Amino acid sequence: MASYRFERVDAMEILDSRGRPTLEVTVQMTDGAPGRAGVPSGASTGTREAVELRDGDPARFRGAGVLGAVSHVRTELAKLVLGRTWAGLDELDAAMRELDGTETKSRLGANSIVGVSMAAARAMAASDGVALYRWLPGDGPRLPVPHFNVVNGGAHAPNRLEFQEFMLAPLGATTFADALRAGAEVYQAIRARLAGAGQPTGLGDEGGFAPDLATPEEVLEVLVAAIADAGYQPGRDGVAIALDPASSEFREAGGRYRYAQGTLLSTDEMIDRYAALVDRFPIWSIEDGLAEDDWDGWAKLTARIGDRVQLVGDDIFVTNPAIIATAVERRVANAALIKLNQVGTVTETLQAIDVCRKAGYPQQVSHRSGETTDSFIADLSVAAGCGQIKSGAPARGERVAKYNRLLAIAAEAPGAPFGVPA
Ligand code: 2PG
Ligand code: MG
Repeated sequence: MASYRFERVDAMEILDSRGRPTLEVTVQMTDGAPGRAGVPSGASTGTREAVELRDGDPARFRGAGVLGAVSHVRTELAKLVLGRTWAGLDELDAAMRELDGTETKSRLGANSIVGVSMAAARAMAASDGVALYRWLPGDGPRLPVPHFNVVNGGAHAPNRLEFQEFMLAPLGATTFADALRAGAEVYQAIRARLAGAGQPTGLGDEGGFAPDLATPEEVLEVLVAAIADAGYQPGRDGVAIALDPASSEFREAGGRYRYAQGTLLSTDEMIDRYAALVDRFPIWSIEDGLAEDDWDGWAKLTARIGDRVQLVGDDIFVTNPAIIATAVERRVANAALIKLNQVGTVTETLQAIDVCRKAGYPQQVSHRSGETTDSFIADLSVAAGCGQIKSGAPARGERVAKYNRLLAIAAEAPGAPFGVPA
């Protein structure tokens, strides 16, 4: 049986890609194996996510400092981790949950706990002499289809678009490297189109453009044209489109959704809009089309277009195995987004993936809008074998770190299949 012993656990406050503080956790095992993790952080967060601990001291980073979380890693969590020998990561993660003692990790902070969990996983893999993507359990190794967020709106950009993410999914590519090239070429074609139309080419938080457009239809027209400009076929045989409206963010009190600059739509009207968008554009996946508390609406949406498009639960599921299990029973969504820091340990993230797999819900591993150059999710997506990842635009260091790691894995594991499993 494996046994792991740590001799050092440390943390410091670093910056994420938005210039906000986050944690870097470093660990070392007694055999010298190192582990390091940069903790991601979201902007459009689900209300049931595990709790990210911030200092709230207005004198530092306008309250967003994480010195309290850093201190929890260096004291209580370090004492726990260093105090005994571990049979595996699941044992360590369970002990951290117990030490925290809350349902939502609000005492020690999900940011502290997930940082230790990720760094420990890396160190354990290193100690076993195995790459992380081979060490983590799952159906892999399989290279995922990247979902490139090329136009940003919502909470990720200061423009008028309510929809948060417009993504390119090169489903027709046959290798990860070809998919990456397609994403990068279309990204450049979008820039050329926007510049040609006198649009700003500044970027949002995830590296996508933030044009001054008002409606999803206008953006989708640009994307379809740019896909063709770059020499690809718009659609599932070439480059398809995925949306993350992140609609909890534009749901008004009273339950209506603010669509395209001002029209207030009921849930049924939103569903009609999605059906119309899917009729008109090569959309293959829609995440968070409805709000996290609109469960009846989600069931209707799933019944209406779930046979034609992937419907991904993010804010509504928050990578929580129990919530996903309930959703499966209620036929809500037909796929799940997977984010480590939403649930707060690697082990629970793997459990969420497992619940999905058993229910036949595809999984898409995801970054957060606030990222570091940590590429843990690249390895996780390959290990899970889920065949899908989203990590923002094919631009900006913290986004590209994940895609470049996937290139390295593809080179190292030339026999690994690519794409969404059939
Ligand atoms: C999302 C994410 C990542 P955030 O909604 O899917 O793209 O955004 O990290 O801001 O929650
Ligand atoms: Mg989302």
